[in-house]
Amino acid sequence: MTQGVRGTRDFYPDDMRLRNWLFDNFINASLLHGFEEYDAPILEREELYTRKQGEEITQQLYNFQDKGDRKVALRPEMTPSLARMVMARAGGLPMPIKWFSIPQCWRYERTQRGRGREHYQWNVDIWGTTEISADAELISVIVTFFEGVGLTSEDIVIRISSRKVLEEVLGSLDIEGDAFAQTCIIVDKMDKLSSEVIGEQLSKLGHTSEVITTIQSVLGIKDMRGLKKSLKAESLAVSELNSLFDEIDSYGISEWVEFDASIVRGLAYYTGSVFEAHDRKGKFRAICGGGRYDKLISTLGGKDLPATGFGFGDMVIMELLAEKDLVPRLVSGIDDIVISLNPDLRNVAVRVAASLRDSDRTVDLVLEDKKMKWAFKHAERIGAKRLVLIAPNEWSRKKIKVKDLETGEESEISLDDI
Ligand code: 4JM
Repeated sequence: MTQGVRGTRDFYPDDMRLRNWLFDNFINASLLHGFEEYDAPILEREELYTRKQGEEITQQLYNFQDKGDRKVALRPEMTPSLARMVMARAGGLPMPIKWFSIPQCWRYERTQRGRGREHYQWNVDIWGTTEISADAELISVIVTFFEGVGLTSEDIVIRISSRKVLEEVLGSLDIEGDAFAQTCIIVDKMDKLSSEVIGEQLSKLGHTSEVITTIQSVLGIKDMRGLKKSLKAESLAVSELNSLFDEIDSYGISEWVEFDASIVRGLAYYTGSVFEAHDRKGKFRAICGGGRYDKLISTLGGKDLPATGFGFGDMVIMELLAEKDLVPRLVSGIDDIVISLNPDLRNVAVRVAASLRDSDRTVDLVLEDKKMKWAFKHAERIGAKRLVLIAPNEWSRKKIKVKDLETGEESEISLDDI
């Protein structure tokens, strides 16, 4: 009976303090850039996620039929819900939209490996503009978050490319549309699977060995000079990426980013810029990822609107922060512990606690008869600032004893001055 659902986590108060600290940093970075929070139901109609391509995210859908035989799914990602919300108000929303959310997202893997089935994923999106400045703004949001939690550009690199790089190369070989999207999904797994398996999957898609070699050589490009040499002079990929890196330079955050053609992302809907943040040592999976998805709405049966955004999970970042010793040691945030040292004075303690709370101090009122020794231990454990004692001796003179636990200073005050 103590076991929860497989792959789910409980958040005890110690965990919840940390989670809230992390979310506060997500929220701060978002609000500083003028984004507004939104939310959507965790449960969606399954068809919102039925896409043709063999994406991991749709293969691992946590879906089931409800009591009315409706096919539903716990959302594996937020973007389709966001697209649904934007579509439902198309025309009624002033553009561009800059929204963020921290949804819990779910997966159900067929291959059992004791892996998590839920996580929280900070989502930040801009809808309604094709401007590259929107993509640069997202990079700035991410950097602001990293700085907020104490990470530097020596710890982190944000690798950036564009789907248009591979699209231009494969387009000249008449590989377009669905075949292109599927190629991206396979290529995204390059750092997880062997080059043989990747080669096999690409040839199963119908690619010749020459095409596969071309793909591999393009994805090996790690700087803009090399890219410029490999693509046509009038390449849109090159000019958009140049603009993006220029904009990022204007923010003064160039040391956080680099071009890397191997970044394509594993979601079918990306159409332009794509990016991932990694720890520079390469110990962890991608910390976050995103990009431009200007054609998502038409795949859902609506009229397209340009959009760009990213998702940022709560797990890899906490592993990285632990490794860097950047996980804060948080305490409860209690100002005062109020305790009566005599059962007859409990009513006084209640009045004192109420009065302190009226003046906006957070108060932990001791609800049982406890000794001084217990109160000190308790105060230490929860990191309270003051101990407020209602003791018979002092109360006989209508005084309350206050011990400042930071300075050790003791004082006596009257009820009116509390
Ligand atoms: C998880 C949930 C949803 C997705 C990936 C992972 N798409 S739980 C770690």
